[in-house]
Amino acid sequence: MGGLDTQLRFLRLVARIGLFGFANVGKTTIFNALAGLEAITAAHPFTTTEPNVGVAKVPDTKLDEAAVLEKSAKTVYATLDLLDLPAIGKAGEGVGAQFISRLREMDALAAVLRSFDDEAVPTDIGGTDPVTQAEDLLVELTLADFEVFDRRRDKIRREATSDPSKKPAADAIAAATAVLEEGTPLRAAEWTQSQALAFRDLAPLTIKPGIWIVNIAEDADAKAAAEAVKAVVPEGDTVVALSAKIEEEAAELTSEERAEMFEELGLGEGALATVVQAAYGTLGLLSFYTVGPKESRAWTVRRGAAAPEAAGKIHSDLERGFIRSEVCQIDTIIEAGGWDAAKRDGLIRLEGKEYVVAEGDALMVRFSV
Ligand SMILES: Nc1nc2c(ncn2[C@@H]2O[C@H](COP(=O)(O)OP(=O)(O)OP(=O)(O)O)[C@@H](O)[C@H]2O)c(=O)[nH]1
Ligand SMILES: [Mg+2]
Repeated sequence: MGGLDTQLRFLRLVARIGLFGFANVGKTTIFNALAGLEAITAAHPFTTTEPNVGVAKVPDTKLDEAAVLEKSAKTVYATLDLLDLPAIGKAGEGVGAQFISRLREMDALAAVLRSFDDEAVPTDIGGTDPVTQAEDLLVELTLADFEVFDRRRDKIRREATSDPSKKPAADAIAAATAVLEEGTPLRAAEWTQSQALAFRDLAPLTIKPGIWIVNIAEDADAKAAAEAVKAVVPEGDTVVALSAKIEEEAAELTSEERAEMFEELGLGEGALATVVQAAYGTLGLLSFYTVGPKESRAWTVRRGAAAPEAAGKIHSDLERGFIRSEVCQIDTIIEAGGWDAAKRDGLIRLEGKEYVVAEGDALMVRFSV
């Protein structure tokens, strides 16, 4: 989608994901499991007003394997910035201006939906039906965007009468306002690059990629829960059902113990890994690698970036003085038994400045400054 592409050009180094939702749905529990932190969780209807801020490691089994082969002294994972926001105002009350401004700063919005029953944990107005909560949250976000666009529409329409160069932007804003007025999130409609550009400084919430985390009971059917929510959210959004309780317990284990536990429960890498990886995909980012005895590391760059731009993530000198890069897919390196083995087998190729980095590339940059 055009809007997304435009946003990403202005994306900072690390993507920011905001966890939001009604009170007592498990936002902070999920935040803790993702960030490996210990923010305060409590079963009460009155929530704190300050967001928790943390960093989530992007789980990456390929990086783990490569680091073992290289006998790397250090393994550095890609990260996401996480914000655990205070509970959204009760449905119908609208959302607070301060709350909304925090959401606007995010690159993707992850709604937490409560689907577990627990008498000890009071339910907010959203109850324990994740479908209703998803619908309510979408209404709130769409309404918040509508208010901003509606105001801008009137202003820019007046400006366009004296300054015809503003006419295309005025038309784009008017079209978006009409879509929002229907109750449709902006990402559910098609926009051209120039239309999306006209929206950009309004930072619409409903154009941001959406992730929906259904917090289910430990023994609930994850697939059914996810499908019910998928049916009411915009196409292309990511829906993951998980038990925050299980993920919280898992976060306290070593990575081997955790892998064993998920294996036993049939949960693969764990639902949180899915959430973080989905966030990467949905933000149009990719991971590339540098591997070696000193350090094996995952780096993040936008999809479509050429090799010098990717090299610049490692160090600005590497971008300025970029000559060429040795390139090989990390899977190939793992199969060959490491970088040196891959090189001996002639599996590593040389690429120049025009080369567009692919997901999973490992790079060794040649540069001179
Ligand atoms: N039974 C059960 N309890 C949970 C689950 N997830 C969270 N809780 C409990 O629900 C209470 C609220 O969890 P939090 O993670 O603080 O919820 P929150 O959405 O951050 O709440 P506020 O920030 O207050 O809006 C805590 O007592 C948690 O232990 C779950 O999956 N199952
Ligand atoms: Mg909380």
